[in-house]
Amino acid sequence: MKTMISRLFVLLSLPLIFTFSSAMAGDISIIDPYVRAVPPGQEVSAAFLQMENSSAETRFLINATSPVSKVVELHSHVHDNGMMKMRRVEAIEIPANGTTVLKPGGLHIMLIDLHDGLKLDQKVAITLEFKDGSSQVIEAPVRKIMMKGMMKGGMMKGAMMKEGMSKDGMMMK
Ligand SMILES: [Cu+2]
Repeated sequence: MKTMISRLFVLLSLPLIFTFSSAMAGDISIIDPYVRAVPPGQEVSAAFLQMENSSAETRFLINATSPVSKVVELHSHVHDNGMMKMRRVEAIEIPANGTTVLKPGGLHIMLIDLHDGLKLDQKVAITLEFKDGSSQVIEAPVRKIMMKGMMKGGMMKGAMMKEGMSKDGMMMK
C-alpha cells in the first residue's frame, strides 16, 4: 500500500516538475515591471514591463492573469484619426535575442475591473503565459506615472474627460 501511494505521488508530481522546469527555463527575463497607480474608484489600470528573450526563437506572450482584477487583457495603441485608441491583441511578440517594451502609450497589460483598487507601492502579482506553454509569475509595484500632456492639469483634463477619454489620454472602448 505504501509503495502504491508513493508511486502515485511520483506520477502526480511529474507534471508539476515539468511545469516548473519550463517556467524556469529562463529564456524570457522580465525587467522593471510596474503598474500604474490610479485614483480610488477608477476600475482600470495597466501594467508595463520589458521582456528580454535570450533564446534563438521568437516567443509570444499570449495571456496574463492577476488576482487584482477580474479581467486582464493584452493591449496595444493605434492611431486612429489623430486619436490614440487601445486595441486588444492576441499575442505580444518577443523577437529572438531581442527585447519587447511595454510602456505607457504603447503595448501594455490592461487590468480591467479592479477588485479593491491599487495602493501605491503595492506589489501586484501577474502571471504571464507564453505560447510555448511556459509561464512565470512576476511582482509589479504600483507606481505613479506622469503622462505627457497631463502636466498642465486643469483645463486639459476637463476637456479630455468630456470627450470620454481616460486619465492618461487614451480613448476607452
Ligand atoms: Cu489598454
